[in-house]
Amino acid sequence: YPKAFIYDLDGVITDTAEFHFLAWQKLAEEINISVDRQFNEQLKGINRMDSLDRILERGFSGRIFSNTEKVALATRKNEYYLKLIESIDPSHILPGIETLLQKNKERHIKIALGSASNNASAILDKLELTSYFDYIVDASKVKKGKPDPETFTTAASALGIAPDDCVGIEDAAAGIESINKAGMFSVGIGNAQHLAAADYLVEDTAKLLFEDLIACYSKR
Ligand code: G16
Ligand code: MG
Repeated sequence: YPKAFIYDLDGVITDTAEFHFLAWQKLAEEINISVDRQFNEQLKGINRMDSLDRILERGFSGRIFSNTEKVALATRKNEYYLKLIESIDPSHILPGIETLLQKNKERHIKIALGSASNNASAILDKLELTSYFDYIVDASKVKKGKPDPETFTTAASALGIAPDDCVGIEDAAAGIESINKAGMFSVGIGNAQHLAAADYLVEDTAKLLFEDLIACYSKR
């Protein structure tokens, strides 16, 4: 068995990925930039400031924005996002995830969060999942966001577990790249078009079964 599972939050444990999309789309519309679902794939797993940079580059390629302007825009997006997540409760846990967390516990596999979000701990609390987690990596714990491996390596070293004994679960291309660079077994949730680099891929969390995942991990 692996010794630790490191879970991404948005798009794996709960579908806040959709709320991030809606909040960015609203902000972008206000400054006349179009953000569609296709472009949004490039924002998944990317931290707040890096996401804003990608959006501004799309709309105003080459134009320089002051840090004050950027912070104001990012803060506005976060306000929209916070409104959207107000009503999150345990019914928003994606299918199969709590079962997977329980199987981890039964087999004494450590559990960590590897999220790029500043709002990660608040969301885990709303979902009533905090007590499952042995360690939480959020935006405050890392210097370099995904696709850099730091999010996942920080979790593994805090748990005292070698990367080779870790499984990382992600819905974003940047996140799979981050897990692979960390030297861990990568599990992708989503479609092969975006997540071709994953060691193990399922369409959605309902198809993420502990036994199947372990069978594939053992053959790696
Ligand atoms: C998430 C989302 C990203 C978001 C980032 C920062 O990461 O996937 O779209 O930009 O967090 O979130 P916040 O603005 O709340 O700090 P993850 O790693 O949980 O998928
Ligand atoms: Mg994600």
